[in-house]
This record gives sequence, C-alpha cells and structure tokens, in this order.
Amino acid sequence: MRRVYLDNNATTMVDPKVKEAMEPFWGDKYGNSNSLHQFGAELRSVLRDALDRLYAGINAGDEDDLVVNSCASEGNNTVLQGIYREVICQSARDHIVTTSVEHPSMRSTCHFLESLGVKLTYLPVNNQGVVSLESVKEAVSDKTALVSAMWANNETGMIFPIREIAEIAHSRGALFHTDAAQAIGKIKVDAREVEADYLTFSGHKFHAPKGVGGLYIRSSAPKVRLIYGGEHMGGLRAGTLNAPFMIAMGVAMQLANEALPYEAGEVRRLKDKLEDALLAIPDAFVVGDRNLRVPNTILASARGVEGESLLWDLNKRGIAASTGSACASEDLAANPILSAIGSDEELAHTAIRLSLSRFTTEEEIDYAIETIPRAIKRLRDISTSYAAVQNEQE
Ligand code: C6P
Repeated sequence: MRRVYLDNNATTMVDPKVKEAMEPFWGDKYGNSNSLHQFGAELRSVLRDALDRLYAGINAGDEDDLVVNSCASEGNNTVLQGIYREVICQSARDHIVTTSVEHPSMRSTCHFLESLGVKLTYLPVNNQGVVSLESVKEAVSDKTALVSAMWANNETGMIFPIREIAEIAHSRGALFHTDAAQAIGKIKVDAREVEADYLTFSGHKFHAPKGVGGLYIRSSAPKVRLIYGGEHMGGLRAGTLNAPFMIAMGVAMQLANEALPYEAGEVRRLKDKLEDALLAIPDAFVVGDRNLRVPNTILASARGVEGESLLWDLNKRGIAASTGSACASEDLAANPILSAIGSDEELAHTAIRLSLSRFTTEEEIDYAIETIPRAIKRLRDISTSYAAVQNEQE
C-alpha cells in the first residue's frame, strides 16, 4: 500500500545525509569526549564543529550558551523550573505570562509551578489562534519574571509576533522565552534578532533523530539547569555527551537552514495546493491566515466529520495525519487549540492537521487531494450530525 506521511509536525524522517554523518560514531569512534586519551580527543573537535553549526543555525553569539539536551520538552522544563529557582525564589517577581496554546510540556510545567505558589497568566488567542500585543501589555507587570510565547504553533502553524512580545517583556524587566520547536527548519530562526533570553527546540522536528534538542541561553540571562552533576555543557546539563546525536543535529540544522528557500517556495506551493483543494469542499475551513503561517502546516476542519474517524479512514488508504498534537492523540477531548480559538464544540472535534516536509512530493499531495475529499464525502454520507448541519442551512 502507498504510504504518504503528512504528520511532519509530530516528527520528521531522519535526512539520509544526517544519518550518514552520525554513522561512524556508533562504530569505532565511541569515546567519551571528556576523556583525555585519543578516543576522547577525536570526538572533541567533531563536537565543537557540531556546536558551531548549531550556534550559527540560530545565530547565537559566542558569549551565549547553547545546551544540547534531549528535546524541547526538557528545554521548556529547564527554563520554567530554572526561572522558578533562579528568579522567582530570589526576588519579588512571582508571575509568569504565557499563552493558552503552548505545548503540554509548557502547560503542565506551568501548572506544577502554580502548585508551588507562582502566579500564572495564560493569554487567550484570537480567532486566528494568535495572542494580541495589547493582551501581552496588559498582563506583564513589574512582578513578571518571565514571558513565554511559542514561535510557531504546532497545530495551526501560526507564527507569533515574538520580537514584539520580547520587547514588551523587556520593557518591564521580565525575561523572554520562546519555544521554537515548530519554527526551526520552516522559517528563519534568529535568537539574537528577536532578543530571546531563552529559546528551545527539538532536533526531530527538522530531520535529526528523536531524543536530541537544544536550549539557547542569552549571555545576559540567568543560567538555568535541570540536571546537576559533572561539568558537561559548561555545567548546565550534566551527563556524558551523546556524540552521534549532537553531530546529527548540527548537520540537520545546517541542512534545514540551507533548505529554507525551498520550504518557502516549493513546500508552501504544495501546501497551498492541498489547502485550496480542502477549501473547495463544502463546509470545510482552515484555521489562520495562510500568510501568517509556517509554510508546511494546515489545520483543517470539515463539518460533520469527526477528526478521529477521518484519520482512521485516511490511515487505511496510507495517509498519515493527526487530529492535532501527537502528545494528545490518545485524548478524545475536543482539540484544545480550536477550543482556545473559540470555535464551537463540534468544530473542535473535527480538526485534522496535515503537515508537509521538504521530502513531501507532488505525487503524494495529488494522492491526498484525490483521497481526502472522497473520505470526507463517505463519512458525511453516514453522519447524522452533518445531515443536521445541512437541514440547518436549508
Ligand atoms: N509537538 C506535535 O505533534 P518533544 O516531544 O520534546 O521533542 O517536543 C515537544 C514539543 C514542544 N514544543 C512544541 C511547539 C512542539 O510542537 C513539541 C512537539 C509534537 O505537535 C508532539 S506532541
């Protein structure tokens, strides 16, 4: 059976060039980079090179820290729990501002901090799925320790006004963090240009393996850490370095940045082709202005068709998509992003996310364009709720 992967916001395939680059480090180049002998030495220069690629990839300055860790969830935890220890416990600032559509690794950690007495503001989003700058201005005060807003949303693909949010945070003396997990590899990510104090990401979102990610810490920002121990990563994350994965992520970052013009051109063209075909289906819509979204993401909804049923149907025909964040895939509750956007309960149950990558082909998109409308029609033919929608419209 044909297999078409349209769930690249959940994870991406490892680029064959990335696989090739890390290959030798599973074999005879197995040293510990902290060892003084030749086995360690031969790793040190390659790891330095991998770090250089990562620094260049997000335009980190030489004085800034870039901690290689396991994933964006770890990075988000490190920032939030670190701010609690380094700022909130040590000053009169006891407040964090974030958005209502962050990834669960942010949301759950914020709930944990609330249980410790930290005050949290979760900013609502408008019908495009983005926070307004006015709401940020209103929420941030001299008591705010941290403002955190994702660079691009994982479900809608909407890009947030990160630079402006950072400016508001800084104007009140607060620090600024952005979760860039869904931005790297899709649009240019420049940590210094947006004046982020912290920036987090996961390699597997841009064709590196799963289980490796990064945390950028601006030189002027308090150091945050989760794992105490040895002096690895400048003392900011203890644990023997995972050389193959670090090397892989360095190469993946470079390739992702080199491919940005292709993302903005060809990936967007294929995505728009699919989006236009979906929008031609009666009672279907797509969340968010396409010009304000990353080039690869569509969150679509077809009235009367449960997102889960559509996924099953498409899966049988070889198309892999999701109803939203992969972390919430076992939760049959309404899509929280669509709920946050304020759509009604029925629409929040009908969302499906289609996300492309630079490996998606025109033939695959043509197959999706042929298959998805048919699946929607089939499911609507047996849907009592769609019959009700049609009756309402008559
Ligand atoms: N989002 C999705 O299907 P990890 O799992 O730690 O590598 O990445 C977590 C993460 C953090 N922030 C954002 C914005 C993300 O999108 C993700 C991962 C996947 O949307 C899996 S839940």
